[in-house]
Amino acid sequence: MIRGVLERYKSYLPVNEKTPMFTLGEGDTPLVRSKTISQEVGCDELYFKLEGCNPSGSFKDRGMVLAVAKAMEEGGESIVCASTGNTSASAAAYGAYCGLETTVFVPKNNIARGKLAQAITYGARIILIDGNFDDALKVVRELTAKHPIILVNSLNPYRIEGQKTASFEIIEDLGTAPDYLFIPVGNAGNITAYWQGFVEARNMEWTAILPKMMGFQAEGAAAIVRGRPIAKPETIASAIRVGNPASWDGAVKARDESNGTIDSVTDEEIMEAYEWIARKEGIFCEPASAASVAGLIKLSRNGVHLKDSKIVCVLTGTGLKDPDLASSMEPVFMDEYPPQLEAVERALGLH
Ligand code: AN7
Repeated sequence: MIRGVLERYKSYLPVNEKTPMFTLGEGDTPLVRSKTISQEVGCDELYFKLEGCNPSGSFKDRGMVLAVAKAMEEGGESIVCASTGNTSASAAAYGAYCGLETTVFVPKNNIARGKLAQAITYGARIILIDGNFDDALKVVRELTAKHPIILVNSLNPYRIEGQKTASFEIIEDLGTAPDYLFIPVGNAGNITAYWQGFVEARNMEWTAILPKMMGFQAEGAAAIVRGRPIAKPETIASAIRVGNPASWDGAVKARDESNGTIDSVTDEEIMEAYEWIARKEGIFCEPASAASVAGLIKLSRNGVHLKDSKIVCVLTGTGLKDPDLASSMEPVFMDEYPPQLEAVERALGLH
């Protein structure tokens, strides 16, 4: 029986006897050892943290379960978020489980189809914003300042508290924190949460070392790298198409305190990593998730010595989230044939 994030980590989370304890099966995600990319980048010990194995298909569920549990504890009846897609799917799932009125604000033209399908099917109210994620976040902040509706974006501190549990799991699996943690950066909540988790774990003496935090933004949405907000962010990785990250300060703190870096990767680098992860490792993640591995490949190409380091790349969401992009990949082989042995033998070069 999976215990879920609340039960498993209750001693380390802001829960009390009044907090409802429930789970949709979030957390306890696999840490899978790399078979081929590790050789490509010259690192002996590379792992992928498969956050796409969470119940709604992304890491957001770790924080959402706590944010929604606290909303229930406080007698809330209504939750809202702005989202590039995954937060909306997660809020819709936990909102449905708890019988809350759930409203999600998403950019009209930039949400992956799987994520919208989830919000629709879980029964959330969906506001399509004629603007980008940053515009949507601004309006939900105004809305929740004025009305008794609970904001479940990562500005909600319970989201960060829940998400930090991923660091605890990595330490449990490796017996130590890794030397490097590679992670995509969008609104910057997750890198903030991982760093908080690692620091807390070190203070509890679960690990002697802390990882260098290696955050990667998409080049067309690299506000932190550039040092200023981007008015019109663009990237194929719609999940991280964010121009003004809400947790900017948290990301900078994680970078600076860990001697890490926040850098950018191009859409081409993201797509190369996306294909490698699928075709060399058998793992189907969404394009935003591939930004972590794209960052690792970039570093290795720049000649950084990684051989003796333990490295974890966080794969934040499942590839099924973005079926349109996946279907646009060049197939190794795809053609149409009649259901006849001879025809398919000829096609496959079998005589
Ligand atoms: C797959 O759902 O911001 O840096 O509104 O969906 O914590 O924002 C999603 C972000 C990485 C970036 N990978 O995490 C949203 C949203 C995936 C994501 C990120 C997101 P943050």
